Amino acid sequence: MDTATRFQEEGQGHVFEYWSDLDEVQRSNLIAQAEEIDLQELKHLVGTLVKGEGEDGAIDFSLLKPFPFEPLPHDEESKARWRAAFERGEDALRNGKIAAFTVAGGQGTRLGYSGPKGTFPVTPIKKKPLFQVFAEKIQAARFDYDCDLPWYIMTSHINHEATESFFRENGYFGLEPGSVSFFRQGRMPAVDFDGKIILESKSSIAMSPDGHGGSLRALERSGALSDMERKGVEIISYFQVDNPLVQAIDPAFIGFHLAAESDMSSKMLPKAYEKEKLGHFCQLDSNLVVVEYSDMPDELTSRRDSNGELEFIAGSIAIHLISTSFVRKLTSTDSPIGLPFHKAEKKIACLSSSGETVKPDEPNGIKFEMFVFDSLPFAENPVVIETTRLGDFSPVKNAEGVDSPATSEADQLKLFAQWLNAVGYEVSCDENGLPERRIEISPLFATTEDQFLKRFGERSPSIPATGDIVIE
Ligand code: UD2
Repeated sequence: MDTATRFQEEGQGHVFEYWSDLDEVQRSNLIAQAEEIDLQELKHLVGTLVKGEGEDGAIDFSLLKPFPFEPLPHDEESKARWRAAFERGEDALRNGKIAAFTVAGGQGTRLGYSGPKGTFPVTPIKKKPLFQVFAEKIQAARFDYDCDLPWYIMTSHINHEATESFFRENGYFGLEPGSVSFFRQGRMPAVDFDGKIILESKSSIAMSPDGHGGSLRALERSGALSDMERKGVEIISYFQVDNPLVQAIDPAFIGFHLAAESDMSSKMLPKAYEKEKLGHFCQLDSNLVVVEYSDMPDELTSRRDSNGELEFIAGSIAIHLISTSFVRKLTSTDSPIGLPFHKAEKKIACLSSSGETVKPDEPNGIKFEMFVFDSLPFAENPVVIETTRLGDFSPVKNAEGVDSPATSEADQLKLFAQWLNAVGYEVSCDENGLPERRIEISPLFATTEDQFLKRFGERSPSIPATGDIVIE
């Protein structure tokens, strides 16, 4: 059966309404797009998420409990545990078991920046782009552990070429070009509120990235997973493109993951305030689930224990370790597990009655996305460990206000001031820890305070008496 007939039979024949107006190139582009769509999957999503038929997969919130986590080291016993984990992680790195993985397929709409988000400049003085910050962290780990540590970057059809050319133009920021791989994530058609596929123009369907949860099937479909397996990689260090403070490679985290024989592990931060926009680590039956901030009932978000602490305090900052064997299991053709899709009502550029593409003022349709943390309930022995805000998290999401370039820069300055103060170089700071002088420390010099202490002693970098401090 040809593609147009299949669409006709599924009530989506309007996708080919303008066929006779299209030239050969437009026709083959439209067919190629249409063939990316799994009509059965779409039919199911329209039934469940758009029309509300059948199981909606809603959580019974009364059954949720906080998921236990490994707190930061605080006594001799926990310090020994963290030290052992660190050493175990270092061994895994030396043995080439780790790959870095950045999900960079998002559209960065909130930031109001048109290029791929990874090209956005973030550091306080040198204005290094996000991708360079990660590249230097990975390079540093390669030196420290004398390992290959391949880096995989998931892009989307919207930013793939721009991302690859950015790396080419910048000499891969000093990394071997062959050690960085790019692959596109999948995409999904947007539908209107009746479940009809939206046309963006006469010859194109409104398609958008299938969410960071699409990374698992994209790893498999692109061949990246097989490539990792060939290289002996067993653990994928997963992080988002928007977070310059992430410890892209964290030996202690790796050690805890290995010690528990975990399929997938995560880092948590105690929420800074009740409504902070982080997913919540919860236990449902015996499984780990992340309930997104927008889905969590207010009563649970703000519930406090007898000490006045938030009960659901553990916020997800989207940093995970995922075993390659787990990705293989989830994505094998006979796997009974498929990540659920979530719907988001959006303003979707569409074909107007006059044949032009227009951007509506109000939401006119639905996009479908998968979330990577929805794989956690299927993971054996998941581990959640605590981290610190300055040590791992200060994302750039919004143009202004919280999680913006300004807050992320301030956090980098605070972190670098802490490191300098730790080696005894006093930098005066205000009551929030923000230094009076601007400071930037390259990841190639140090990626953690412990490393900074060691390297500062070994290399005695020169620091000017006044003005900006740059340590490289
Ligand atoms: C995400 C988490 C939130 C919290 C927060 C921490 C979700 C739904 N929420 O919120 O719980 O952990 O991060 O910063 O994930 N991306 C793709 N492809 C896509 C969509 C997104 O690669 O199709 C990437 C995107 O480039 C970015 C990351 O995923 O690196 C996060 O995406 P987001 O900005 O949509 O997530 P956000 O901020 O709502």
